[in-house]
Amino acid sequence: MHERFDVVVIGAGFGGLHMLWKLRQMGRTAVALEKADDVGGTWYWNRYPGARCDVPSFEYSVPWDPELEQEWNWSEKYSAQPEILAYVEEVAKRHDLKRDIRFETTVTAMTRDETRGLWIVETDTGVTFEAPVVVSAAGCLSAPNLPDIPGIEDFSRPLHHTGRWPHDPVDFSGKSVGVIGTGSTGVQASTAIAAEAGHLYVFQRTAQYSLPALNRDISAEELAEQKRAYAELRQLQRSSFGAAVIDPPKGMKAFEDPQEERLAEYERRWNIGRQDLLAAYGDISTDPEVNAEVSEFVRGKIRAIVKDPEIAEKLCPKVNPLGTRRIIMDTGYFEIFNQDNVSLVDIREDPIERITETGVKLRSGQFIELDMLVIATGYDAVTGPLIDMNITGRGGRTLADKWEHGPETYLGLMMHGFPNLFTITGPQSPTVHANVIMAIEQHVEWIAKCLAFMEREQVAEIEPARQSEEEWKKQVDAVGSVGLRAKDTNNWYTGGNIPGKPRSFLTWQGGFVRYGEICDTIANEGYRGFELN
Ligand code: N01
Repeated sequence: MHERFDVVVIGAGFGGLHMLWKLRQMGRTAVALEKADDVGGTWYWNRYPGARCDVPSFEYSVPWDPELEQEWNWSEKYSAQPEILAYVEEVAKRHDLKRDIRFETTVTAMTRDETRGLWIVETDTGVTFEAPVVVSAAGCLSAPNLPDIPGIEDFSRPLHHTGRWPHDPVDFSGKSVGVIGTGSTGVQASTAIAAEAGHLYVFQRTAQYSLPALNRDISAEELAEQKRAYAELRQLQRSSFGAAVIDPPKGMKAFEDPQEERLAEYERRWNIGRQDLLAAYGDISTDPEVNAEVSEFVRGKIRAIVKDPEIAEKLCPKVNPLGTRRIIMDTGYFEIFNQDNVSLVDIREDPIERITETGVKLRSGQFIELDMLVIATGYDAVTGPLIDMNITGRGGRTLADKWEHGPETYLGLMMHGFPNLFTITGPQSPTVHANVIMAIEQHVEWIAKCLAFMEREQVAEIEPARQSEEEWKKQVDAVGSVGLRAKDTNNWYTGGNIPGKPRSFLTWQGGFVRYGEICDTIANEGYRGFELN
């Protein structure tokens, strides 16, 4: 069975919903294909205990529905997953978006029919969708990474990846639970599970920097004040480096201030409960000595929280400088290691040899019996969800082949050889280096403007010139190479978290505003660097 639309959108998370809404405003026929049985994307799948946004609620809400801003009452400074999912549901409901979404529909292949100028999108339901234009809003952290630990398939008791968490409640009470992974997800999950489990074993390969979220309820006065100030907030977000509200640096060079003042500034920012510490001075992410001082400040905090000095030392991050990986925001993570029912297992010192039917065996011979294993090992980020769709462009070339050595895109929005295929928060665009909701808005608006231009100028196909991709990669590499982050490549920003994945800068790190300006300039110059047919 074939169905034909002006545009096929892939995904029904924040990105897919925004694109669908925008296309309706433009009078285009569109359908969104969604793997899950409901809307929400990340917030649909990540139902693990403790899942919570690390961006303040007011900033993490859709800017394209000012009425909803006034009607929706966020309850906490940082919203938990159920509240965000309810919010996404409300967005879909009030705009009647679900009628154009096909749920439980996974894209199995997508091929450009060059003769007819169409994308042929095959799905696991047997229905094939055809459209001249496809917009992928498949997300950048949606392809779970199952670690290749020997024996993992032998574990005969419940095993859950945090990104594919069951819908039925998971009971931890009295159970021996292992959590593998200590990134943003593992930290959130472990903190919540520690409150319930008989015993929790946290398997840590790399200690991470985590700042206190200082989450709290939002008062009625604060809610009213925020509703009044939403327009200013959006303006601030749209004009800031990461589309986020952060105190500006106290100075551009930390060591121009006396030590006492610097430490007081770190302390003040630690107590804000946002990511402000990273921006205390303009050179924290570029000057190793300054960074070392702030990193040590965080280690001092960990040592002060964790009572057992040996465990505290293991929890102190030393492998990478502060800020080279996504900073974690926690709600009492380090405190759980003061509980009798929590053990830290340092698998850098004593690696996992294999997983057995009933637990984890370490290289030292120690065996830890587990009733349940929680896998918090992250994602095949940014490129994974796109490659998984088996996309074939012009001349029969697959995207997997094109990206054999890393992503090649123009602006992180389109690829040469794949006409009329747009990617929302795609590789080499800001993705999580900006508030994702704002990054989505910028992409949706750019794509909408491009589609309107194509209609006006009777352009049937748009794709970047090959040379434009090469030039964009140089720019992505140039901004990515500035500072300390470039020296830490063992994480998902570069593909270093997936064995065998080619390493390259998967994201644009030059700032949200600058990125938007580049995209707009190129559009305003008649889509410079694109081939129009
Ligand atoms: O994944 P990660 P995540 N054996 O890749 C470990 C966003 N997010 O799901 O550091 C043992 O960061 C790995 O160890 P190491 C946010 O952008 C946002 O936690 O590689 N361990 C690491 O500890 C974040 O950056 C929110 O040595 C293995 C962990 O698994 C992104 O999602 C909440 C291993 C993976 O950490 C991903 O975070 C949650 C192995 N074979 C997530 N392989 C918000 O609040 C990996 N690890 C919005």
